[in-house]
Amino acid sequence: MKMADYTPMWHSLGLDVEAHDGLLRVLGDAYKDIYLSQENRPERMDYFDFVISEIHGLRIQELMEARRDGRRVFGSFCLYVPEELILAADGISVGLCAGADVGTEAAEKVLPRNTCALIKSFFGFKLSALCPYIEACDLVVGETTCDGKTKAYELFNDYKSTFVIEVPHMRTSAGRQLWRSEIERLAAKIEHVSGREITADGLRKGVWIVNEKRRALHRLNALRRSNPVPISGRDALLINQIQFYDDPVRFASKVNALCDELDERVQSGVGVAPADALRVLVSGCPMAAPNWKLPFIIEKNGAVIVGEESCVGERGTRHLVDDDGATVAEILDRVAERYLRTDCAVFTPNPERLDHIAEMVRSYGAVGVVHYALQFCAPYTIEAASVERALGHERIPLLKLETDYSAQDVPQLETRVQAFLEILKR
Ligand code: BJ8
Repeated sequence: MKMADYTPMWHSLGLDVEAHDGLLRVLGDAYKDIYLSQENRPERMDYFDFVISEIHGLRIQELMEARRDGRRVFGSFCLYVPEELILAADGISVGLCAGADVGTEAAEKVLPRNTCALIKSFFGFKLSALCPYIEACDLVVGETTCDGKTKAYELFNDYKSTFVIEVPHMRTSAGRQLWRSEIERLAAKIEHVSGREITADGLRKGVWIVNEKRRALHRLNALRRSNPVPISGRDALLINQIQFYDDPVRFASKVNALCDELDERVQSGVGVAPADALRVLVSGCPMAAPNWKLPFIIEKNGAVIVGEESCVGERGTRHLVDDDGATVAEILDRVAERYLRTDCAVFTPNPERLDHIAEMVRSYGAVGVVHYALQFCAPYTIEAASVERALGHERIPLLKLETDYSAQDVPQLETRVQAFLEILKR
């Protein structure tokens, strides 16, 4: 299908249209190699292929139309920003571009070189005028997770209005209190920006929509426990990435439709990889779209990824918000509780994450874990040692990798992955 001409829209958003065309060309080629070349893909991946082909086109058009209808768009880079609150004010939540090696030179004029690729990427996208989502949103919501993001948002606010919420780093009673009050402060800000009151009904609806989206992803994850596995890790990652862009109701229905097909595959023993393919779990930093480098390397070397212990994966979706709150205050309590359970490495101590990785290895039948950390990401590179220790106790093999968004280290990564897969085979 031929893409419509979105050039006037991109101009109106202030994008560098020429550079943006170049970016879409590069991504289109990468997508063909990494995704469309896969054999025996589920047919209903066609919807997700379509979303990707229109990710800077039709979806942005939808956002602009929603804005014309008076709805507001909120962008974020982190799981600690509750979509439920945004939906409660009839707003739209979008994840912002942060997964490509783009605008690095411009970003490094502002940020130190030894900043993680994700932070440099979102700066690069903004400074190079390449992310239509950043331009289409009314407010960016940042968070004090790692030091890099915390300080970067101060600077980012010079380019785009950014509201920062404070995420505690310990689940103490003081931390819980702080977080509950931050949820309230964010709700007030969303009300102010959107000009709409957040009511108990609105919150209930927001909770229901996001829970349904997560339930659909739980269903997808459960199907990946089968052997042979009915869908590749690359495709599952893609779906997890798309959840941050797509309309949540439409997304959930498309994931459920895909799961119906995967159910049939499982019934008839159809897999995307042979039943004896090595089953690997990936754990660590989030892989924002279009960061597909490592999954491609792992799977093109014959293994299959059966789960992601990641914010773009099960860390972000496993908990639901309890839907038994009646008043605004009660529902905000439930939202705050649910989000504080997210076991990001910025928390200390963080034993839930270590338990969860081992539990995922068992439940997905994985034979090894690839720990993926972005260079200069202190929380995940340091916590990798605790992961190693915890998995060592259970004799679960682990490969620790540090990388960035460039293609320079692909040969070294491939060599290390191949060596690890050889060990797993033995
Ligand atoms: S909840 S993982 S999305 S903070 S990679 S910017 S931690 S230096 S992305 Fe994250 Fe929220 Fe946690 Fe998830 Fe910093 Fe590390 Fe960079 Fe990171």
